[in-house]
Amino acid sequence: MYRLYSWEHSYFSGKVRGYLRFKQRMGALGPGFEDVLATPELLAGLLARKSGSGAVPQLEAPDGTWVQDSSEILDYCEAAHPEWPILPDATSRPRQRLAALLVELLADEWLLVPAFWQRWFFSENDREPSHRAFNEQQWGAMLAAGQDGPGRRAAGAGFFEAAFGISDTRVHPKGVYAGLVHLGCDARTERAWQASQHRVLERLEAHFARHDFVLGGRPSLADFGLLGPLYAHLYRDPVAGFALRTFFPLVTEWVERTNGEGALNARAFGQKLYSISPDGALIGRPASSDGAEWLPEDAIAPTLEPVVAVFFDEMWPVLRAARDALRAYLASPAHPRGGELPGKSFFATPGFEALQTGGGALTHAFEIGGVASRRMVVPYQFWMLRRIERALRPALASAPARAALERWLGGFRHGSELLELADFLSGCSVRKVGARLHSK
Ligand SMILES: N[C@@H](CCC(=O)N[C@@H](CS)C(=O)NCC(=O)O)C(=O)O
Repeated sequence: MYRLYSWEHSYFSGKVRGYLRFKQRMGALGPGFEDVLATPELLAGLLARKSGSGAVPQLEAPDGTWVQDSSEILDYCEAAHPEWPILPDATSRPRQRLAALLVELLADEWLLVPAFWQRWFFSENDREPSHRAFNEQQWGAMLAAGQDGPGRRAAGAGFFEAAFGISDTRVHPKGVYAGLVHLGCDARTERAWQASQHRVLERLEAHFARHDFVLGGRPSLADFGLLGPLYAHLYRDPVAGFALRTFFPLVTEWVERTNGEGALNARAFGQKLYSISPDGALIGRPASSDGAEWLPEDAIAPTLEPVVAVFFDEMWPVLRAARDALRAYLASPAHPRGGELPGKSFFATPGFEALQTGGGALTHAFEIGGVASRRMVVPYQFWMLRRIERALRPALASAPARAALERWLGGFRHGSELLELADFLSGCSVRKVGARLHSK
């Protein structure tokens, strides 16, 4: 069996778990998987030893191969189990393929900021409403698994104080709170980040009114990517979860459908709806929209375009500024060729704080909702962009697929820059070994 090491309350674990459940449900995951709660003992004694990082999720394949990182886990399993693929074909469905990859990137590395903020803002002292107790309990369930309820809650509370300085965090940001500041989310910009999240949710609500999944009637990489922000942070955490259920009922239903558990009404993929024949027999039919398929002829639903537009309007300018800073840093004498780079997405990587905070070489100016601010460069995003560039190569090498991409990308601000991704990335190639990133 595969072993997934994860936490229920973790952003990237939700993405991988939903994916593995889908493959397993379709009979396309070989021996199946066991979901293992990654307790501190396992994090220190196993995960960190295998990959160089205690971050979750991590996957152990039946042959002992170890895979760290949600995108790599999906890529690894897709290569090992090509049935029921989650990434559309490069030459026959280039637009859907690119849309899926861009939505994954937006979900992983842009929505991370407002979803991360939701969890911790509503856990601050004296915040009303507050989901601090829920988070103490769910973190404690991992930190002190096996202890009684009060013991688990106390473990969560103690950890929040020791690691995050939760009681005076607005004044002295520490741990996750410092991470939000490193990512450019503070008292000046937090409303603009929330507005960005709201825009995505409103657009998704309109989309899921017509389609069960991002690309039509069958899940893809885009759906599992979106489960990152949407499951643990925006659906499970109670303050955000109340708002999601109240204002975005169709997105809520999609979370249940894509997570594949507690989804009877939401209709998990593969589930059937039944009618009764005249002679009283049950007749099953697929329960999903769009004939349970991605839309035909590589179509992108008109309701999906505005979601992809958030990537181009908001995230792409930030990636461009980050690229300039990273390229300048890698070309400077301050960085030895092949040297290590920061690897974390939620906060400045320990040991790299001087570079990634203040006015460090790995920070850059950016703007959100008209507010000017500064944030850290996340080199991991350049590893992800290279992965997209690689996935697009066969499409760009085929004249009809390239023409289809050109037409589609022409409809987005700076969209055509995606056709030149290899040039965009020149001078900032990142190599990933386990959890560690290095320049090339
Ligand atoms: N890029 C990684 C990010 C993994 C990550 O940041 N995981 C978080 C939980 S969702 C974590 O374990 N953070 C603790 C740490 O980085 O030490 C992925 O896609 O798996």
